[in-house]
Amino acid sequence: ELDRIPHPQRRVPLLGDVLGVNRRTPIQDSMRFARELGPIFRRRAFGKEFVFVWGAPLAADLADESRFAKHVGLGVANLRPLAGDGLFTAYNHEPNWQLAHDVLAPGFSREAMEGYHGMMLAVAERLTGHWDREAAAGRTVDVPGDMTKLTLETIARTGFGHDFGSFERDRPHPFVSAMVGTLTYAQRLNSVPAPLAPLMLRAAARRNAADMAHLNRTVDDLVAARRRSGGGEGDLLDRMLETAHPQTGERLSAENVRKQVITFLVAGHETTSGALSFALYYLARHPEIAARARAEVDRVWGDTERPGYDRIAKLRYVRRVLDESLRLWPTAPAFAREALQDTLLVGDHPMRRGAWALVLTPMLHRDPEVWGEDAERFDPDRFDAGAVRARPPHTFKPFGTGARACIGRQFALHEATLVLGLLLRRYDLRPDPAYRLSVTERLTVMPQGLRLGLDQRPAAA
Ligand code: MNH
Repeated sequence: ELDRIPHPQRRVPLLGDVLGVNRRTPIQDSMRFARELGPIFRRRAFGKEFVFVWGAPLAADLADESRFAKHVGLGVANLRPLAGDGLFTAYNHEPNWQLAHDVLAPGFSREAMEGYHGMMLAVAERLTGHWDREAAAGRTVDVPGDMTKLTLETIARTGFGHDFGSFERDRPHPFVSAMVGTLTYAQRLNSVPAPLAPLMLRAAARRNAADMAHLNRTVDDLVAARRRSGGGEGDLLDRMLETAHPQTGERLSAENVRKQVITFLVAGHETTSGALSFALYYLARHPEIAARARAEVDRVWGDTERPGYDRIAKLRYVRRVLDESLRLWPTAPAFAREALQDTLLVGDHPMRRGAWALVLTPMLHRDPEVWGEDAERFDPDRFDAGAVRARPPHTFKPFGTGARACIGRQFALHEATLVLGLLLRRYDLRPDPAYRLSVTERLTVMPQGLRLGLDQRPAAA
């Protein structure tokens, strides 16, 4: 059935499509192949064949939950040794998925978000405290580094009542270094033939084991501290430890709690950090868009020092800036879908039950049929209510799709909109004219080496 799906012309026997590819940038290589080969294509590596999809009608068909579901494969599957049957890496059939989903979903309700708001604001003020000092000293700031400090502290504080002290450190917290190590390793495993991995990646595997041990130890300490102190204020960790399933009365096992804590500490900050970093990149590059966003913040917030929960969703244009950044660089840049039965994709491509394909989101988000010939241009007005209504469904998927879509979507959007609002109000962003966008990949994507200059604006009256 694969015959009619295009693939790169120059194939190397045994190795497959390795010419001109870089194992550090699988997503950007796939984007290049997508532009050459069209809306559905395949890549072969070491005897295995992967189908990529990005044309809007194909991606919309894969979103049909009656015929397709999440596939746990490639990068996601490589995280199983760390995250096991935690929410993100669980197979659809594993009972702990539904159990944890039902127990944790109330932790992402509107009321829960309202409860997190004050803590999110307090963490954001640690960031502005740091940036005020850098601005006063005339230094540029390390955007991805500082966004990672912010988002790690936010999920740690709101979800687990924990403080990593990131802003008191010059270098990344060891938790972050270990996490980046395991994400990079999980990505690298895809670029070597499985049987040879133990040999080719021996040193990397040893480092990875140490990284995983560090992550597990951090989590075990955190859980032990909570058990000793006997309960937080109804945060995610309390839910994990104490809440029984509303129907079955079942609870998460200690082993599963460990997997969930790791899952939320990692999934809860790495992608939001990237989203904020790309948004700041585009804002710095487009002063007219930054000015429009800042005018909105000034109008909606007035001279309020500490905006309340309901002042965040009112930043409609700031939110569009974020959406437009996630369109061009969705920071979890692919997700996989598998057939629940033998079926035809868009009536055209036969798929057997269990067969799967990767949706290449950055290209879905640039399909000219949907986004126009200027799809590469940064333009938040694409997310005007009218423009959104006019677009076909399932064409904007930064948070995945269906039952296994992101549980943290509202959390991320609230946090990121709040932070962009605070930063726009407080600073003029000065780009480095010599900087060219360079995207690093570690399953997620992140603008590498992005630094900005800051001019502090006069404080609100
Ligand atoms: Mn998140 C699943 C993207 C922020 C926790 N997330 C997913 C998926 C995508 C995604 C895509 C689906 C992956 C797949 O189909 O294999 N997530 C994002 C992006 C951001 C984000 C782009 C920020 C921007 N995610 C967050 C935050 C949290 C979180 C914040 C937690 C606080 N995400 C999850 C969890 C899952 C998930 C947990 C798995 C949900 C499930 O399968 O039930």
